[in-house]
Amino acid sequence: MNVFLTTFVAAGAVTIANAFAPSNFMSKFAHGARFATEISTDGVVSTEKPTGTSFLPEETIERAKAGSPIEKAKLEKDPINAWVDIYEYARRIREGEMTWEEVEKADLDTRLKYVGMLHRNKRTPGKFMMRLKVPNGIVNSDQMRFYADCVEKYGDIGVVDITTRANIQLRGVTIEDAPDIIDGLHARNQTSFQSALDSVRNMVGNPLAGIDDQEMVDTREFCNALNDLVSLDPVTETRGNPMWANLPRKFNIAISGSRDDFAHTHINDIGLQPCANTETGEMGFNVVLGGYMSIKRVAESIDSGMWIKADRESVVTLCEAILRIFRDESDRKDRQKARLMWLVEKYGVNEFKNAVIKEVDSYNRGVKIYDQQSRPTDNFERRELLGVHPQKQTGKVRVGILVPTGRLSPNECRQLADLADTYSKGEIRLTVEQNILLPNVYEADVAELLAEPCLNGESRLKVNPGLIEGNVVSCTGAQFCGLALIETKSHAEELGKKLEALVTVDRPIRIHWTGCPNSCGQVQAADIGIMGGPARKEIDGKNMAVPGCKIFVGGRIGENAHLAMEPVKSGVPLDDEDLIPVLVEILKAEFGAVEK
Ligand code: SRM
Ligand code: SF4
Repeated sequence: MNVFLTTFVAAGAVTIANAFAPSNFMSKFAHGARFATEISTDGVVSTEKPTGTSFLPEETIERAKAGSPIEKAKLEKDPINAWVDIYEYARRIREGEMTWEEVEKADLDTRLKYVGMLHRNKRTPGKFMMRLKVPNGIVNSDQMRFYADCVEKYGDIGVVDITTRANIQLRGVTIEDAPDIIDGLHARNQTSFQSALDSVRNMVGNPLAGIDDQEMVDTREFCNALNDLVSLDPVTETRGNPMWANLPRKFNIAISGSRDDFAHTHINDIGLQPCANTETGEMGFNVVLGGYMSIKRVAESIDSGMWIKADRESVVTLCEAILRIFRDESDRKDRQKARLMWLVEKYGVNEFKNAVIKEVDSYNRGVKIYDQQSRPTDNFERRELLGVHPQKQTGKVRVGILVPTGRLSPNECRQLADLADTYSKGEIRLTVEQNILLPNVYEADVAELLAEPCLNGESRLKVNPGLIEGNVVSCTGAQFCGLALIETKSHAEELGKKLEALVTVDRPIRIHWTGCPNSCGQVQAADIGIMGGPARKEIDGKNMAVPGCKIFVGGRIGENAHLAMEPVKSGVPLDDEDLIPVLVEILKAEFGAVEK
């Protein structure tokens, strides 16, 4: 059978949400889509299917035409069909008709990102990172084993990473293998489509959804509904939604389910913070906007003045309205200025709120935007995710397990899958701290779980790590990322253990590493943030350039979140002899650490 038809059918055969059916879309091709004839290969699939560009107003297309090279690449050949390309490239490479080097450059560098395939050209040419979408960070043991099976053949570079958006990335992937992996993901109700470049990124929710007595809103339904909104075609119900396929830039949404704000709403373009309506007591969300981190600018979210009810229609409609305005009106020329915060500032917060209300009203769905509600003020102590903790369900506990820097070998993936099958009915939850959590473990089974060999001895996976080594987060860094100024994950894991051995602290100290100022490792939100940067050092009497870092101190998460905007130190060499004394001093001075 023709490969396109097969994959088209396979891609459409299953729905995208993990636990919920796809949303019943009210707005099938709202916002004036123009239809175009697409995909006609071997005379098999020829359909009137809109592209990402079909949804853009003329004015936006004109700005895109004069926009950045990426805008031009998107206009030239719409990336919504990159999945078709990758199946064709894979077939031709497998059949010896071409090599990966012959893939069109704009596909390699840009368009294939829409399928979640990011070429690691600088570090491992010909090998890709495949980024998935894992709404609310929930996976199962079958998926975990599948990840292991996919990457194992790639040897040392065949690893699985848990990301700072509670997501999964597979490493070492080749173009010729991609279709089988994509089909395998789709068969397991997951996808890699629209996970990178100018897409709405992984929906971050509450890792304790449904199992926590302090929960205010169960975020799972909302994460799944929003995931459907952005990556499920509402007409064909195939994966990939053209309506949101030509955004001006990446877009992050996080939904918090409790006052802990485990989702980090303050560093997302849209953050939904649970809060009861002060008049009616009804549960809903205050909407915060514009949080982001980048080389050019780091911004904390600001209050939008809006509150919505915690129902599916309100959440989806609000996000759809903001996305529509963002898609059509944001900057298309300067990618550094194309994040939501710049657009909100251009409008002014009140005017932006009015524009959102007008947009929501125009959909005629009966959704109302209310004024922002007062946040709770009584004392609240943010909880921990690692370790064994009670659940709202009597007799059951959640068990948080450290995965150092989120990096998992195929063997470790299988160990976690086995643990999940034995203790948590196959369910595994990912956290933005790049760790995992087993929900619904019977109290009676905890002793047996804690004694499992894969959580003890030399194993990297731990339930009760030290307060420093257990709270290390790290971006990808130079092993795979071409933008990195330094290697991060290996340093981060080692240094966490070394500091643990040197000092005693009385609370978790969150040390985050990031290889460059893009801050994927969110250093500004950390207690101590280490960002790759230049440094110099005397070596054999010569002043040499060496790998170094800037150090940020004092970021806060949770209800009183705060970003540390400026580094307290710069140009610190990464060598233990230089970095460790500086960090020990900071730990003593700022966090009450005592040297052992
Ligand atoms: Fe990121 C670009 C990795 C979370 C801000 N990020 C990249 C690229 C794609 C650059 C590249 O092509 O190599 C990195 C891929 C490296 C690789 O091989 O893994 C990359 N970002 C990551 C991940 C994997 C870090 C991690 O180890 O966990 C995270 C994947 C999240 C996901 O599952 O989707 C990741 N990136 C973040 C975050 C944190 C967050 O979302 O909470 C941020 C800051 C928040 C934000 O976006 O505002 C972040 N990444 C960036 C930026 C700066 C964005 C900007 O507006 O300029 C870039 C550069 C860009 O987009 O041009 C970037
Ligand atoms: Fe790469 Fe920089 Fe992001 Fe680290 S912070 S993953 S080095 S882009």
